[in-house]
Amino acid sequence: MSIKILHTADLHIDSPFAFLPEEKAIFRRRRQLGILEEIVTLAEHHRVDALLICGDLFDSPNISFDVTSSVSDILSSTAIPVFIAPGNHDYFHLGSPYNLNVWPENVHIFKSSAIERIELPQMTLYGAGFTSPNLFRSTLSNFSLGNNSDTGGFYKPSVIMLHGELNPREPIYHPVYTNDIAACGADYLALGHIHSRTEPQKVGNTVFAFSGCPEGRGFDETGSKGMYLVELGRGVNMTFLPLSGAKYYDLTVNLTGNDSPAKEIINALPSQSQEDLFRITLSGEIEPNLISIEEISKSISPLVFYAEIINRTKLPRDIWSYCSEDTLRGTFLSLLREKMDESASNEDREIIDLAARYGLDALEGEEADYLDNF
Ligand SMILES: [Mn+2]
Repeated sequence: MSIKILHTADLHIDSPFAFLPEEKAIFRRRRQLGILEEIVTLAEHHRVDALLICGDLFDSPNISFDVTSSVSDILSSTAIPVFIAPGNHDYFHLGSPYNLNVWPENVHIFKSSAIERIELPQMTLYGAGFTSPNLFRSTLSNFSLGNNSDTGGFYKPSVIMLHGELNPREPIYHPVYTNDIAACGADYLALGHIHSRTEPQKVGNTVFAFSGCPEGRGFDETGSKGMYLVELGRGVNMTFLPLSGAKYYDLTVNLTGNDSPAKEIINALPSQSQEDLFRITLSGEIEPNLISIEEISKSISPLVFYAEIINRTKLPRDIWSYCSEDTLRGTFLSLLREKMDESASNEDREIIDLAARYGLDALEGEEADYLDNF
């Protein structure tokens, strides 16, 4: 007999997306509801026993009635029990969306920062939520599972869901300490707050993980996002389920020696990027008249949802004139100069010229962005 749960967190519904033009921000906010729909669809598909939303379902503690009812409508479209532990962004308070009379019967909200215990047919679930923007003390310290009710001889797993930080230096957003996890005795601890997913870890008898956010919201949240399907039976079995949300990319394109930047940039884009958001930093040495940000934007705009282009290119320079210097730079360049003089083909000479420019960037403390290509 095994039970299945879906573990997600940090949807941050109704985020402002302030870096986007208003109509694109509106589109992204609507798509956040689409991600929640996808989560519910997957919960149905995998026939899970519970859907756990470990905090920051909403981006702020005050959410409009319309958005709140859209979310409650989506969650009422399933009979699967849904559990919500409010986080630091959407902490429970009197004016909270969680205090509105819109939530369907299958949704349970943890309205206290003290751990509450819920007895379900297949498992015992424990959870706590934020009731203010900060939670300084650890709810897991001195926590014990207590006696399981009569399970009729069947194994009944225990699961805890929390929003918090793992072993923080300063306990501001609900500290969760590894030694408390090791002592808690639960089979699984579902965590929210950290937006990049962590691999499952085990301390004591407890497996724990952060699911990460189901969709990025900025260029510091790149890559594929999703949630965890957790099967509890003999041991804990975790599967990462990717979701179809927009992806964020933070790319650098080196334009040294290039005479058609737009083409080079298009080549750097992954295929099928119409839904995705890009920050593209142009680097390298190129004549300024070869770069028109307007033209580049025009040629990539049909291929992406949004792109911002940062021009960090520099004027081409005669780097070989530094060869005679009695410095590390001079030595580095004279060594390459020798190689260049020895090489027969133009191609080799071009590669050495590029190597010299990249090396020089590194020596001069520039970011070694060209390494991204390897
Ligand atoms: Mn948070």
